[in-house]
Amino acid sequence: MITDIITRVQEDGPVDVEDVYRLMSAEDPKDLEELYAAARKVRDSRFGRKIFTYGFVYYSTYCKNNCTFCYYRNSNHGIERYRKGVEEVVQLSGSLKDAGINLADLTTGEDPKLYADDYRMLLDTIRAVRDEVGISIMSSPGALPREMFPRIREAGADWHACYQETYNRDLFSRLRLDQSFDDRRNQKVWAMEAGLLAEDGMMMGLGENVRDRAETILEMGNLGCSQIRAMTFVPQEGTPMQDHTPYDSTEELKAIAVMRILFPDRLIPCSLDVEGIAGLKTRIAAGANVITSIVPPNRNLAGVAQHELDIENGNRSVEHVFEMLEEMGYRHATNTEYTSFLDSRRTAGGA
Ligand code: SAM
Ligand code: MD0
Ligand code: SF4
Repeated sequence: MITDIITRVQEDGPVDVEDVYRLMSAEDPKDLEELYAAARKVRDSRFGRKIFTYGFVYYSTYCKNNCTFCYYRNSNHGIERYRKGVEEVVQLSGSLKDAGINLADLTTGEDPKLYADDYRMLLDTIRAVRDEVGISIMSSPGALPREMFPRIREAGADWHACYQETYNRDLFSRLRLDQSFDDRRNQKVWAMEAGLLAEDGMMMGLGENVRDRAETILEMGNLGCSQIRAMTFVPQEGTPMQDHTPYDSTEELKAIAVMRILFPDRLIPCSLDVEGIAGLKTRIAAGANVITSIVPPNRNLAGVAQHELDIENGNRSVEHVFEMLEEMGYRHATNTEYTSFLDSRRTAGGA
């Protein structure tokens, strides 16, 4: 029975991969509802009715890498790309802050122009947002060399986000072509050493099996990341995986709930980048406590998995997201609540 497993993993002591495997194997609708209800209970008792909110600023869609799942992979020639300068990123981050969003997620492909001249543009952008806006900052620039982490922290980033996608090494090598598994895993470790908070993430529906999912959830949590996520793979035109049959969101929802139950004090995103605004309610109901990938319309900004869905029609706008949260009986967290959460994680040793 799933009730017994939920109770067991909530008791003190190390959780073994077998239990996570059994939770991730749940399929009966009654079991799934029980899993989500347990996750909601854990989230509500830790965080109350408040949900954190992140704006997404994908400021360069140029990338030297060739991840097989990604629309912006280098070999996807002929697609539209853009790179935004420091002033525009400052302006976008400022409008997110004014609208009551807790954090600006400054995301890029591994863009050689941003990395040039000793990472000048990357560091300048973070520093300018810190100095001129003063919103909390997540930096998601891909994999960096170890010596960069103290410099990213010094420039003003609170977080380094870099997702392993899977802890199955063989699958990783088929997805993130010519990239080092260990280097990518170490991104999280090096970030925490430098006083940053770290985010790790997994993708669902890339060819992994249930055991891979269970192992990945445990690895991500045990590494000590303060934010952990799951996102369903969305096939992208012009990529080697364009004809892959997409999953529905069930595996992602299960992963959100299991992460919440196993790691009650972490931030777990509900990303609007998978199903657009239609995916908000189910993810919050599965135990997520931060809404990511809020994108303002009319700014010529793209998402990652859904580069257009719900952006220009305003459905991923701040106002619309806040309204939907209230309808569900939740509220968006204030910046004071968010920064005190960050402080509490930092004094916990970055773990
Ligand atoms: N370039 C940086 C990197 O790879 O770490 C940061 C941006 S990258 C586009 C952010 C994440 O988006 C990836 O790590 C992956 O988890 C997710 N992603 C990319 N393409 C996706 C897709 N087609 N479907 C779902 N998630 C995707
Ligand atoms: C999201 N599209 O939150 C963003 C992205 C990068 N730090 C996050 C995957 O869904
Ligand atoms: Fe580049 Fe990131 Fe896309 Fe990989 S996932 S191709 S690193 S933008």
